[in-house]
Amino acid sequence: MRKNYGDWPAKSIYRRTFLLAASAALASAQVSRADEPNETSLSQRAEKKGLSFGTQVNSGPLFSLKPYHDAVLRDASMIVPENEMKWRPTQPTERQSNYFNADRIARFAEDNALLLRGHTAVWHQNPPVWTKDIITSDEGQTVVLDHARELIGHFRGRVMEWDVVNEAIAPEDGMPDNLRNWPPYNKGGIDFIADCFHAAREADPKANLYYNDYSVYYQSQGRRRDAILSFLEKLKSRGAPIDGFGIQSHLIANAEFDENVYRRFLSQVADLGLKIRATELDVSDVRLGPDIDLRDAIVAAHTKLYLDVLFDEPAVIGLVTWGMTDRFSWLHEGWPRKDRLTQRCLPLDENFAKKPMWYAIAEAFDRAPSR
Ligand code: 9MR
Repeated sequence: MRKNYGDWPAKSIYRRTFLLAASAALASAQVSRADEPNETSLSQRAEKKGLSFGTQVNSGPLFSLKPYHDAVLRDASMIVPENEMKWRPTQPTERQSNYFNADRIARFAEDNALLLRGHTAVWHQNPPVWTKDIITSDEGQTVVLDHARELIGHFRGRVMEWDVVNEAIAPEDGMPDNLRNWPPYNKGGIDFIADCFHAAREADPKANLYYNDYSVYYQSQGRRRDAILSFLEKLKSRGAPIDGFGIQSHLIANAEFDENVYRRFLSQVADLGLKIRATELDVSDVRLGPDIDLRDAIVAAHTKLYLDVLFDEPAVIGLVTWGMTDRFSWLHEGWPRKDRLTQRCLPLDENFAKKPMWYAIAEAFDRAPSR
């Protein structure tokens, strides 16, 4: 199913930005670097600056494909399950939980001394089929809260950070406070979302609690930036125990990025006393032609542009990519290229070799001010 990223920037290519980025990117890509086996990993580069690097993992390949498993262990010090902790897979039948795959990932994190992010307790997109009528009834808020308590309680003490609520803001829906048009939000408003954070705090007092959302990076996304800022302010002023804002960072190579606008947004979030983590970085190449070197160079240049601004903000504590390798990305299904070529959206290629994007991340960590 195609995900609705409603207000991603319009499709026109910003020609001047494009040409500048492309020539700068090609120049840097020409210094092609051999894969050095002992090269410092992304998490080591991050940790030198007091930051952290993590990646999303999928239990399928993680436990069956050695090069994928090894790539995760080589670069990441934090993991987040792609789908395994979501409501639908963890409670496929009414009030009966199945944490088999999520538990395997949690054990993998512990066995390898990796930090674990939890994703996600409350999300309009993922309730199991059996909740369909309940969600719209008077019990809707209760069933969501019960689920959040049960899920977060199951992993009590093992998850460092939870995306308690995911993607609750949708200005285009025209609802009060810009909340998404979803029955539990329609009925309970921001107070209900504050209750979700209270439930999460009770279920695991040590976990850091995040609100996670997308599309706040580009020029055209001002309405979402304003809506999210005012939402975070209201949550804080109602005393919700929220520790951080997760900025998904599903980027688009060549979309127009104004660093001053983004800097200001990050500092406004920081002024609310919130930590910031980029939680789902990938860079779609849907707007680029088929040439692989050019695509890799422009994706890397875009990554650099974005991360340099992100890491300049002292409230930012780390980066998580939404996958490690182009072999596995939601973008292939969720936002396919017209020519059906595999998107080159992640740090490693389909055969797990480092791409210019890997180096762009590594070098952005190297340039980042120390925390
Ligand atoms: O990558 C995930 C994909 O495999 C799932 O089908 C989809 C629906 O559960 O979710 C994708 O991950 C999303 C994440 O949970 C929230 N932010 C957007 C991500 C990409 O759609």
